[in-house]
Amino acid sequence: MKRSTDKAVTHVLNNHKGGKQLQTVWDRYEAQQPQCGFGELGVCCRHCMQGPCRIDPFGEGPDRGICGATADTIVARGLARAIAGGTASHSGHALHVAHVFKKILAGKAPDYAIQDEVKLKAVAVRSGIDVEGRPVIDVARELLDKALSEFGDKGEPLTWAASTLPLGRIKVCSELGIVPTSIDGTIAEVMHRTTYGVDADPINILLGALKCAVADYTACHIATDLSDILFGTPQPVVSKANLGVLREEAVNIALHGHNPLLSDIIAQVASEPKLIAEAKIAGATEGLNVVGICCTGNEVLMRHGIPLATSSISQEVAIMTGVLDAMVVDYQCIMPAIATVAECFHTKVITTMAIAKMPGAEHMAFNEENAVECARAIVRQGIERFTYRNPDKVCIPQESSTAIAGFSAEAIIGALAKVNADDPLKPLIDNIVAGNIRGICLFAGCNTVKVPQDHNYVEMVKKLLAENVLILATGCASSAYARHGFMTSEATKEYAGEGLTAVLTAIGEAAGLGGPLPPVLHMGSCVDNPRAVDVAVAVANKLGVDLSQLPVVASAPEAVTEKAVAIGTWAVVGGFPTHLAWYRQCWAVSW
Ligand code: BF8
Ligand code: SF4
Repeated sequence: MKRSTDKAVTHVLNNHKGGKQLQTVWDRYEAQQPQCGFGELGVCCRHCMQGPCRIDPFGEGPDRGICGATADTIVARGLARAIAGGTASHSGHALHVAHVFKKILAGKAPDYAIQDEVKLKAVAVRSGIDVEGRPVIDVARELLDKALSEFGDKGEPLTWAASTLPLGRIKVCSELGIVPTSIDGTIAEVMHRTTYGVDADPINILLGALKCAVADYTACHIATDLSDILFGTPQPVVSKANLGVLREEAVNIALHGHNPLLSDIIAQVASEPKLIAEAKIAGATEGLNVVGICCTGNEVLMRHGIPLATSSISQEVAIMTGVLDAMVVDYQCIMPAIATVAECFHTKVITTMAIAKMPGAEHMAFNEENAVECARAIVRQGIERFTYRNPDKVCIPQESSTAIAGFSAEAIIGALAKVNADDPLKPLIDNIVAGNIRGICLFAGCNTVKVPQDHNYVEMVKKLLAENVLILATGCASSAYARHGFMTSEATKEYAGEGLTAVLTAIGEAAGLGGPLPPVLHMGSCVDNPRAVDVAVAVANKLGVDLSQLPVVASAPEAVTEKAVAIGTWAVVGGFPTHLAWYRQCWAVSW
């Protein structure tokens, strides 16, 4: 099977100098064939030590597990636990930002600061906090307390969900009994009800899973809001994407993972003249070149214009270029295989988080109380590693595309305000009503080894754009579109239908881009998916309708992780017809 539709990735896979013993995710996938059919269908259970139990999907063998669980119960429990796993990841991410926020307000993390007071006040007002005449620090403290209370036993609906979703959705959630009152409590509840001998009613289990997905939405929204307050709300920025952004004459350092707490500081120190001079003394005539991978790459692309090297499925391929001097990781979507691939090259893999270490990698604990010094030490490891580079192993592909990123909800509304300052949403709504924009599709999620990388994204988007559907993208979906050149004005001219082209041209020219807006708007990382909801909610509230009545859909056509399952599930709760491709099956669901 073809491995990737990305020419840069394909070039490196075919021409790398890592040796024949080098294995990638695609080799390991082939070695796993045939994969277990019971597992693919989700009808295997090992929730207790009497198992594993398997249900025969052909009706010829057991139709119940040893405890009597049916296939429906087993599948529902497995899905619920996947959603709980994804929610735990987003909860951990959001709580980490909140804890650092707390240190900042206590004066214990001097390298961070509140960079976006406008966003702070906007989130505070939305959360019911009085801001008039109050010092910023007081507002920040009250907002932080509110955020932290969402994780524990709050005993009332979560503020971030209740204050950002429209009434119609809140009513649906209330009627179904899926209003969470604690992020972490809801995760624990799913783990409880899916353990041996608790909830056996598949519908009831799935309702618990939906409640957990609402908790996931809440955690994602908190992570986005607090990150914007600390690092700035993204605005449109022009950069590059794909492996061609790596440079032979520079020290190349890849930031990989998810949380901007680490990557934003490294992005900042990498422009320090002293460190650049050290890189040049080491022989890198072009100094330092920091690039991003996965969602942390999206974070620093959106806020700093740092080029995006590649996405999750091709993370090993970045090392196989032979010019990556350090790969610095925090947590989530980091394959343990990168340390093994790095053995074939000079690349140093550096783990930084206590909960995410890796055999074969060097661990450099990142301490937010001393963030800049930690970041400098990490960058110096990259500089030192550069001196071990083997010129015979260099294999940098040519490909890189221009990518306009940074479309936060605020940036989109800001661009629309250039067309109609008094009523920014009017141009969007008018064009939807007139049929110039036939709908909006949010693409989210990963790249899976089970289809050629990016194939589903590219084929689907070409058809949707031709049908005048505006595209929003996050996570590895946004990486796919950035690498394939869909985030440029030229892409609008090439792929968008007549009506959509006219709208994007009018907005782009009014916003001073000198051409159309890109047809695919990069809205950030996976935790940033609520940015898309914020835009949809603003439109729904203005029209006085529910989200389910808008022509907005969501798709994760190459999903991999439990996080993608959690996000896809809250998109369903949000009323968006949602497509999630998983284990070679496609589920299309709506509420
Ligand atoms: O959170 S899209 S592979 S990198 S899970 Fe991971 Fe999937 Fe990529 Fe970001 Ni999201
Ligand atoms: Fe089997 Fe039931 Fe135990 Fe699952 S919980 S492994 S179905 S006995």
